Amino acid sequence: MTCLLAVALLMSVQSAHAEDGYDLWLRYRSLPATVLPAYRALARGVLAPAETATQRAARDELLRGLEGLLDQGPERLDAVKAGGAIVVGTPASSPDIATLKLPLEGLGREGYLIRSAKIDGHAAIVVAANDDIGTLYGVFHLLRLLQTTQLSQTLAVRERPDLQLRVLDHWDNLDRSVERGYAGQSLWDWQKLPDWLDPRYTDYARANASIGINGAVLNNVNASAQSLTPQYLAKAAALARVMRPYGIRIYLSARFSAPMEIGGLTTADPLDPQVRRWWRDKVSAIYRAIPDFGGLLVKANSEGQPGPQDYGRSHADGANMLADALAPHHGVVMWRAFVYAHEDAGDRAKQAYDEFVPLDGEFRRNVLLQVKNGPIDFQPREPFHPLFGAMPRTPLMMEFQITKEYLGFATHLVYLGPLYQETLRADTYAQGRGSTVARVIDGSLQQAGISGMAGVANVGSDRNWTGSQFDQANWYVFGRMAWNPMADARQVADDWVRMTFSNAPQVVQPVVSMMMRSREAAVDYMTPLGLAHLMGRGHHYGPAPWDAGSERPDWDPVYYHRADARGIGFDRTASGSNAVAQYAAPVARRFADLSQVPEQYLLWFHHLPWDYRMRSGQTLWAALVQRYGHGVDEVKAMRATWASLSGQIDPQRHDEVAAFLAIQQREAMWWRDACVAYFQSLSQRPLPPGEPAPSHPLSYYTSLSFPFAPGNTQ
Ligand code: BDP
Repeated sequence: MTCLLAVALLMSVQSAHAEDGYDLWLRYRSLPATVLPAYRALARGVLAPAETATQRAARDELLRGLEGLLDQGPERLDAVKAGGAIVVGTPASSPDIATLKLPLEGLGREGYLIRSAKIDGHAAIVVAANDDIGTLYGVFHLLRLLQTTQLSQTLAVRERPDLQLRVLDHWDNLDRSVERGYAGQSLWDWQKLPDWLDPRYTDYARANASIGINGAVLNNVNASAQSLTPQYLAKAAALARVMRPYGIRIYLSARFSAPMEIGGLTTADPLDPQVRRWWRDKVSAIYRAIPDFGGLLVKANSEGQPGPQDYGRSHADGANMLADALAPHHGVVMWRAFVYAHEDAGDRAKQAYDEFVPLDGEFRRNVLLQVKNGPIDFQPREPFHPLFGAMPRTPLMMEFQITKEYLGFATHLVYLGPLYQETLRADTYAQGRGSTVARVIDGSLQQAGISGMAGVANVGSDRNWTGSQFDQANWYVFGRMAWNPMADARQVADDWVRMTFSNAPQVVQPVVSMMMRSREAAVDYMTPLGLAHLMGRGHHYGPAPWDAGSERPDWDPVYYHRADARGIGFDRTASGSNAVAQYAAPVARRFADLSQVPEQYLLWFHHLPWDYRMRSGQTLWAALVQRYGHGVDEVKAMRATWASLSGQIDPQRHDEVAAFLAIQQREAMWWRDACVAYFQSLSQRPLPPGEPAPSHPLSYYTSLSFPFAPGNTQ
C-alpha cells in the first residue's frame, strides 16, 4: 500500500514537471544552487502596478517567473521597504519611477531601462519605460537575465527595437490546415471562436511578447476571401482581444479578388471606384471590430493568385488602393515582392527585381514591400535578394521563413540564426561599403519610413508548439533578430539553450556549437556549393534533383541545377541570365568573377564543367561529392554529441531529440546518396577515393513517392 502510494506520488510529481516542451523558453525552473541565495536577496519582492491589462501581464509574469526560478513565492510589495525590491512601471504608473527621473527619452513606446538603483536608501532593481508595453518587454528581459544567470548588482540595460513591425505570418487556412506547417493543425480554432478562447492563445501571446514580436498575420497569404466576412472578423477580433495586452496587433492576408468573391462586384480592378469604395467600407468594418488592427498582407499576381495585373494595373496601383483605405485608420499594407510568372521564360531569380525597381517611389507612405531573404524561395542558402538596396524610396520589409519547408521540416535539427545573420549582415554596397541588408531594412541607410521584419511562423497545435524541441529556437531567434537585426546568432542560441535546457556549461557549450554548425550541415547534405531547389516537387520533402516536366519549369529541380554530361550550375553572369547585374557593381563583380565568388554561391552564379578546378585543387565533381558526405558526417557528430548529454537533460525531451536526430541522419544519407547517384549518372565520373557508393541504384530513389507529405495544402 505504502509502496503504491509512493509510486502514485512520484508519478504525480513527474507529470507536474512533464517536459514536453510546452513551456518553451519560459520554463522558469529552479536556478542552480550557486546563484540562488544571491538572487533571492536581489529579488525579494515585486512592486508593480496592476491597473491595466498590460500592467497585470507584466506583474503576473514577473511573479510567476520569480516563484519558479527562486523556488519560493516572492512578496507582492506596496512600498520599497528593504533591499531586494523589483520596481516596475512608467513615470505615470509608478511614483517611485517618476521620482527617479530616469533618462527615458528616445526609448519610444516599446523601449525600456533596467537599472540597479537606490530607492529610499534601499537597493532596488528598476524596470522602467514610457509605456506599459515597454515595461512588459523589460520584465521579460529581466527574467532572461535571471534565467541565464546574468543578474548582477549593477544592471544598466537600455533597449529599444530597431524595427517597428516584428510580425509572424501564419500560413494558416480556415480549415485549420497549415501551408508548410509541420507542427500539427493551426492554433486558431476558428470553429469555436469567438466564444471559446483556448488558453493557448494567451501563452502564444506571452511567448511572442517575451521576444518582442508585436504582430501576427492570422491567415495564409494564399488567402481565402472568407476571412474578411463579418463572421470571421468577429473571430479575429476575439483573438485581437487576447493579444492586445501583450502588445500584439492582428493583421490579415487579403485576397485581391475579395470584392468579387464576397462583395458581389464584377471586377476587382484597383482603379474602379466601386472596388475602391468596397475596400474602404471593408476596412472601416474591420476597424470597428478591431480598433488597433495592424493592416493587410497581400500576395498578388504570384503563383496563380489574383492581383492588379489581371486588370492591366501595376503592383503600385493595387497596393496604393489598399493603402488609401487603411491610411485614415493608421493601418499598413505589406505587399509581397515574391512574384514570378511561368509565362516569363527568363530567369525566375530576376523577376521580382525587374517588376518592382521601376515602381520605386510610387508607393504610398503606409506601404511596405515585403521581400524574401533571397531571390528564389527560402532555400537552405541563397545570396541576399538584389532588391535590398535597390529601392531607396520604398520601405523594404524582410521576410524570413521560420518553418523549415526547405530545411528538413520539423525533424531535422537546423538552427536558422546563422542563415538570418548571413542575410542581415550581407553588404549590398547600395551606398558604398557597410550598406548592410540590416541597414536597408531598419531605414538607417536610405529612407526612414516604416520598418519591419516578418517570419513565416512554425507554430501549430503540437504540444511543443513547433513540431520539435529545437525548432523553438528558430521562433526565438527570429524574434530577437527582428528586435535587433545585428543580434549575434551564437549569443541568442546561448540564451535559448540556458532558458530551454540548462545553464550547465557541459550542456550549453556543446549544444550551442552543434546548433551553430547545423545549418551548414543541411546546406551540405541537400544543396552544397550554391545549388538550390533540389527538393521533391510540390511537397518539398526529400531529394528529387531528377524531377522535370511539371506544368511550370521553374518548379522543377532540373531548372535550377542545369546539370548534364558536361557540367552543372546556373549561369547568371553576362554569358547567361545576367541576374548578377541586379546587384550593386562591387557585389556583381565579385559574384561574377570565378576567382572571387564565395564558394558557397559558386553554382548559383556559374555553370561549370565537372572537371573545373576548385581553389582547393580538387575537381568540382570531387568537391561536390565530398560536401555531400561532409553534411552527413556533421549530422553523425550532432547525434553523438546529443547522445553524450543523456542524463543531463530530462529524458522526455532527450529521447525525442535523439529520435529526430536518427531520422535526420537517415534522411541526410538519403539526400547524399540520391544526389550523388543522380549527378554521377550525368557526370559519368568515378566516385573520389574513400567515398562510398550510394546504398541503392538511382532507380530506387526516383521511384519513391510521398503523396501524404505534410504541409502541402494546395
Ligand atoms: C513557397 C511555398 C508556397 C508559398 C509560397 C509563398 O512553397 O507554399 O505559398 O512560397 O511564399 O515557398 O507565397
